[in-house]
Amino acid sequence: MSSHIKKPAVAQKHPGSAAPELKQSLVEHLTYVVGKDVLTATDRDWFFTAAYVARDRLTGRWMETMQNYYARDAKRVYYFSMEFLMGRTLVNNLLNLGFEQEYREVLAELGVNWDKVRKIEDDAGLGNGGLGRLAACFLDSLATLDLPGYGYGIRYEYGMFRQRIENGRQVEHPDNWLRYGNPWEFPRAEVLYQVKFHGHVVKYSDEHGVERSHWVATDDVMAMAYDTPIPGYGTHTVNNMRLWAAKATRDFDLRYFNEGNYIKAVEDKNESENLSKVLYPDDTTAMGRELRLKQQYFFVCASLQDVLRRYEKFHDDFDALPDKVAIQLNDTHPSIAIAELMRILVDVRHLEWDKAWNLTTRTFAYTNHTLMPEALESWPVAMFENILPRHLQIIYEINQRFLQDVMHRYPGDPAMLRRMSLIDEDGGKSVRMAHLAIVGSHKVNGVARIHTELMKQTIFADFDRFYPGKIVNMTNGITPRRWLNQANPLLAELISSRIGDDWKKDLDQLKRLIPLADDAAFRAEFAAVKRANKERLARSLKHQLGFEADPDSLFDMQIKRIHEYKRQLLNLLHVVTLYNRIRHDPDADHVPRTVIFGGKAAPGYFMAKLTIKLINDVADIVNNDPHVADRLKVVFVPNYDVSTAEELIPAADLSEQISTAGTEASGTGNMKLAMNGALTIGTLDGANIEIRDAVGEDNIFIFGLTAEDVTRVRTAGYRPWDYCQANVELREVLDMIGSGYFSADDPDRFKPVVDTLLRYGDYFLLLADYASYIDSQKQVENAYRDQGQWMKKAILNVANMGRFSSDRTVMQYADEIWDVRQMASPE
Ligand code: GL9
Repeated sequence: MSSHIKKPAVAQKHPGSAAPELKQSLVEHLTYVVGKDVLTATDRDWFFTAAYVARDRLTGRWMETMQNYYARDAKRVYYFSMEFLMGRTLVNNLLNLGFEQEYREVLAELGVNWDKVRKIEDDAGLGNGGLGRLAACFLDSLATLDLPGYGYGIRYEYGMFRQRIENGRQVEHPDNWLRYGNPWEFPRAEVLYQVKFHGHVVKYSDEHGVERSHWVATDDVMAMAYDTPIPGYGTHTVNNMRLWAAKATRDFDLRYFNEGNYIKAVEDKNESENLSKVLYPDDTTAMGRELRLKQQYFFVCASLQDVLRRYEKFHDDFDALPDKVAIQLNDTHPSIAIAELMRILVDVRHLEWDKAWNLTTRTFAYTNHTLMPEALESWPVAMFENILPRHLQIIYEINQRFLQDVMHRYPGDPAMLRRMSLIDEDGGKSVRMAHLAIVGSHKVNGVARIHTELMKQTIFADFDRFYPGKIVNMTNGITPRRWLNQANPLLAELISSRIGDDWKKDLDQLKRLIPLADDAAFRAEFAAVKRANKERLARSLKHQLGFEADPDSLFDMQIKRIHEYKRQLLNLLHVVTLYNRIRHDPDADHVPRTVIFGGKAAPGYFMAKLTIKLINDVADIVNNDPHVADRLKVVFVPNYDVSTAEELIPAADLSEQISTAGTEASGTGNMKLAMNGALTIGTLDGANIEIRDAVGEDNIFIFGLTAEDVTRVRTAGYRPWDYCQANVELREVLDMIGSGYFSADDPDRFKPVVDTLLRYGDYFLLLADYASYIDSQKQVENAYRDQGQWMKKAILNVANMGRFSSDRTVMQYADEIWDVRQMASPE
């Protein structure tokens, strides 16, 4: 770092944390906490040592932050989420504390390899993808903005499965992330709540003759808290994430122990502790499984008890609940909280229904993350009644009152009642959790402008008319601390060398790079950073996979969950098209490309898994074809997770955001890649539209049908065959895939792939977008040939990414939904 760069504010304020003190602290922790000496310590020992020392430096601030909220009876926001995709914590916490540099230096003096040590840490992979990572970015922003925000979720013993590729196919392995212990969490054996399931409801008259309900004869599980401190960047605020683990109740065993059946008793204990055992690896498709509903109620029930306990320290009635508590429901997953709060207020605290309902709706807000019908959770009434009998009654009551209001507003419209009901009466009856979430919240938000508009026009149109102004937009964002400062230290340094480092807390500062896009010296430095990141990735791919990537080639990345709507297959159609162009005209001047894929498929998703196999089979042929001579290469990077993303994203030239318009609610990988200087090739979908608006049409490659076009084409009757007939290159590509060019060992392997396109209607319109996509890729190539102009575009992407900071998003939630205020803790 050159001398004119400001050090992070925190580091300056702590001249006391000088290196000798740190060294002593590390050696002491190594000795007394880990039980090793410098001679015998392994990399893992050093990781735990470094983590414990960092944690010590957090805990004082953490307690001060909590005391400050308490002393001021602050309004808190509680982010209820089934998923928190945190990734690794060590470097993040050191950077947020302002200690990272110091650690590197001191550990180097102790002869420790920092890069190896930091990579020992297992990712906390407690999420599937975008939705879970968004929750993690929000926690970072809440703390950085000094907002009183708490994360509440589940401490899964097994997070997102680890993906291995065997014979080109995905194989799932358990993610035993807690095996060596988790140095960041504090188990709170005393913070224990009872969670009830099953049983039945008894009605009785209270002393005033009011009919009341009692939920009895339940099977109980205990929820035990584990707390993780969440430090903000460059502030003393350290917030809390509280995750719940299931524990058997202490009296679980009485029945069987008394009968002398020890084994049965212990089996039951296992069964109840299974509740928090494993994360469901399904993104976007709702699985109507009993254990999932139980997980949802389990964490919601414990969290609400905890929230109310905190509230009641200061208040002896519930009148002020919405002034002190805001609860954000991350998708419908925790929306049973609405019925649970009603149950507590009405059944347990004996509030009148109307009063309880008023408090409840003013407390909750709900974020919708997808329009896909198969993602909308709906639970069979019979299952629901078995697991949560009283909640079903409450939902019926909410529904009856709600439908009465609807009827008064729209008399004589039974179809409207049927559409808006919380109960789906078609087929087997089921509970529509999204409808419960909308009716029980004061605000409902989408996650990008187009997504919110489509919500209002399509799936929730009736609700938008009924509750004007309730549905609002909160475009997603990402934390620049992890996704730029931490993941891309070279670029972060370059930026800071020119504009200082205020951008880390105020990402709009990046605008000051705009004039530098025309500065040849800056462009050269920017290009050198990208080059270094590509070399770093190339080394890693060589080391991990034996794959040779040429850092001079265009690094073209599609990294995200494997899903038909995201259209990895369209990308492959382009890859095979390029392959054919090289074969047919080997002497032409082809721009060398390395096409990089990464992503997990839901274990039961046949098409997604077949797509992974196809990527690997295409890679095998293309990479080994001497005619190609390395001008085109394809690689599938296994086990795409937060840490892999941090390694891949800084090295990308091209960001593939090619979902069928109208299907990707927002996307957040699109933001991460653009923030790291990759140009986007994408459809007008999700946040791509807002990225285009921010960076300008000249600095992005937009192709394909718009969401409106998609609706039009589908209603007019889409005929994929016509597109195939009209395009020779497309026909050749489909023939090759369908006839076994890439699978000579099993020529029919990829027939289902071609069949979805040609026989089963190509629902995601790949063939309709093919020509436009190929064309756009040609423009990418031409642009890439002029490296000066390319770097200019890349710099302008970085410079215009300010609005995609999750700080902006979270401030918007704070102002427009939560009404919580920034509250720095005293230093
Ligand atoms: C998602 C949407 O599909 C994304 O477009 C969006 O960016 C994120 C965050 O709002 O939410 N909804 C969803 O269910 N997933 C998303 O990524 N899926 C996963 O998290 C795997």
